[in-house]
Amino acid sequence: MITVREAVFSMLRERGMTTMFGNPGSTELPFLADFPDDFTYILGLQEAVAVGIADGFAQASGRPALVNLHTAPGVGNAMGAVFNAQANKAPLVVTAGQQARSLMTLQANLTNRDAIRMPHPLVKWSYEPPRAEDVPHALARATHLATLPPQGPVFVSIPMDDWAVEVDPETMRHHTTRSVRGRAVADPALVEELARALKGASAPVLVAGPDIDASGGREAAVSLAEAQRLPVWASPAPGGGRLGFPEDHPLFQGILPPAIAPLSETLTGHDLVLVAGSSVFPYYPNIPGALLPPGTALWAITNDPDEAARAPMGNAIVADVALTLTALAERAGASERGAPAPRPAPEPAPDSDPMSPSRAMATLAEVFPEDGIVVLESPSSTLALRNQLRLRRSGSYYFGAGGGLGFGLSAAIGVQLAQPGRPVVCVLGEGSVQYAVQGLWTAAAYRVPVTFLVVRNDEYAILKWFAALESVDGAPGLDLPALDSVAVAAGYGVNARPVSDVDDLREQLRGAIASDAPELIEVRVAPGMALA
Ligand SMILES: Cc1ncc(C[n+]2csc(CCOP(=O)(O)OP(=O)(O)O)c2C)c(N)n1
Repeated sequence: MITVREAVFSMLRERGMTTMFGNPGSTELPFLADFPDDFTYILGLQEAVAVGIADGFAQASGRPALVNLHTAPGVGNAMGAVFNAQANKAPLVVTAGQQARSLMTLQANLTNRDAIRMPHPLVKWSYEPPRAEDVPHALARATHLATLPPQGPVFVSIPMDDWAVEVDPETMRHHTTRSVRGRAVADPALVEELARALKGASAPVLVAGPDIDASGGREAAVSLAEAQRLPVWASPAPGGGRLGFPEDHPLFQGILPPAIAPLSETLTGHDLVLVAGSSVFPYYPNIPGALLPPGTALWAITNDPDEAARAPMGNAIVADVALTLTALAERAGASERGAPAPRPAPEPAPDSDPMSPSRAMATLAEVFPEDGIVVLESPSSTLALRNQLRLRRSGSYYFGAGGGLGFGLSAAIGVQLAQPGRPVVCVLGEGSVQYAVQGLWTAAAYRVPVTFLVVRNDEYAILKWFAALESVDGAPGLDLPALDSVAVAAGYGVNARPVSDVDDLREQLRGAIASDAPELIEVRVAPGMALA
């Protein structure tokens, strides 16, 4: 016989899930007992941070990640990060300890009284196994569900006395060694129909979404766009957690605006819009208008049935994005259409004191390494970064698609752990730092060499911009005077310094990116939103 604990660790080992993330309590200690040498436990000092690190790790490694939280309050703390993981389609197996079975009915301290209901509606599946013997099967099932498309977080609650229970090794082997995979190929008749529509269109356009990158479809997207001479727009920034197309490619036009009216205006002149790997569309804020220009048709390719069903217009094919783009490129062949004019090079950002956010992003672009990765959560400089720094390689950009702050700082640590050979630069607003600030300790303690570039403007700049858009005057709570990220970082053990001069910023960034320890640079910028 073997224990539940042994069966679960051997399943995790077999699936390559040997790095786990968590914040422990008494209800989790039996799981962590005699922690095997070939596993790594990454401690987050708050549960949202543990989940955010796991989110970045899962996305950047392409593998599911296990998170272990502390019963009800731990799950409660983690909910914002689980929301983000759902929006990012990150395959997370979130587990939480539970009171011993014999004490659950009388609701002893630490009982999660309705563990299954608690993480809804943010998870694909939520479960508490009826018997201890069912824990390995439940975790195997959870892992399959997290990784089947559309990927996303799942939840399993595990009573603390289950781990030592003995189970039959042969039954466990059956439960835990199955492979369950599913990249659906699109119906060839549908691909043919779309290929005909594309060939027959006079001015088609491609909208490239994050799931092109997640599905490994970048080359297929480039081949299709080049053969069909398609201008390419990135899906709107708020929902674009990854880059579906190289941003320095001559066919690349820029980022679609996220609100209904300007988005549809941007697509004017195109008779066919092909959206790949994005919802239609991650709209925000509410600027009503026509959904599409008159006479324009839309087709979407998505691996997510809900994304397909909830779109307000157009046709959709539900299948793996990379496989479908490859099949479509084969069917559509080459076109003689004229290629669109390339996107202009970024305007040089002029000098000013304090420097503009655009100047800070242009300086980052000057020193950014070819194989670098950006994790971005600096709301008022998002467009400036995407304009100044034109990222080309796949897996080079991660952004919290759900919009919940706290993703950036924590995910950057997970991305760096998953991609130790590539330098990670995490660009954060000083307000955004505070939603996952405890992650700085994890970066220091495990020596995860992320460069944190904190954009300091002493305010919630994006919210002031929204206030003007919404005609809101006199809203309180939009200024952040005296928030000293350098002092905070030092308290967590991260090397940190302020800069206010462009030459200094360039030198500090070079040094930080080359360093094998985490480094934080706080750059002083002018207040306000940067639009390019
Ligand atoms: C969890 C969470 N709470 C609150 C918000 C609302 N929010 C959006 S942007 C923002 C301000 C961010 O400030 P900062 O990081 O300094 O960036 P800036 O706007 O100055 O660029 C806030 C509070 C959010 N998106 N997520």
